[in-house]
Amino acid sequence: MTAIALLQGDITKIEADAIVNAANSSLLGGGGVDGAIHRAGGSKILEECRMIRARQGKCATGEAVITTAGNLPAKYVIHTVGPVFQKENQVKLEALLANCYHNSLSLAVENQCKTIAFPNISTGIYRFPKLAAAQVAIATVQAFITKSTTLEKVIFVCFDEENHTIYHQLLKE
Ligand code: AR6
Repeated sequence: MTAIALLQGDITKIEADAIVNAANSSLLGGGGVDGAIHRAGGSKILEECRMIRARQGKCATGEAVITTAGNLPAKYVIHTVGPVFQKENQVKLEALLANCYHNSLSLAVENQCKTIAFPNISTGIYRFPKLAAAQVAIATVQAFITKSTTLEKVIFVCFDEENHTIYHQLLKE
């Protein structure tokens, strides 16, 4: 059985096999959690992102790629690109956000990861409503772990109090 855990804090400090980055399609870094991961992980991560860019071009929304975690305590960073929120397309964007979680989990399993930590993808600079994003994240992870047997733990790492409260409530239900 795969456990789901909830933490509040900085994902760069987490000792999981993989931590997930809320990247953008350039894969070349940015602000928010992306900036924090590249700053703490060092230049190795960016080097590998550049190689992936050279090989496959930009990363589409909902897709994921994997690199080393450089100087971080994690083994890998899985970079996924969340959707930018727009009210008129919420249903379609929720499906893309679900793809982020699903594709990240698949990549983790393909790379023999037993533990994976997620930030609250798209809920910062990309402005996704936090409750809707949390519902998508939890539902997608729960659906995945009922089918996959190799993952031991999925950790939701909330940076802000608001997300942490939302996840705490939803996971209790
Ligand atoms: N650890 C865990 N979560 C964090 C951390 C951290 N160190 N720092 C921020 N968060 P965001 P997005 C939370 O903006 O909305 C970047 O420029 C934050 O509180 O990082 O998917 C990329 O390059 C929020 O809940 O990502 C893209 O251009 C969550 O991480 C764009 O931002 C996501 O916020 C992606 O926007």
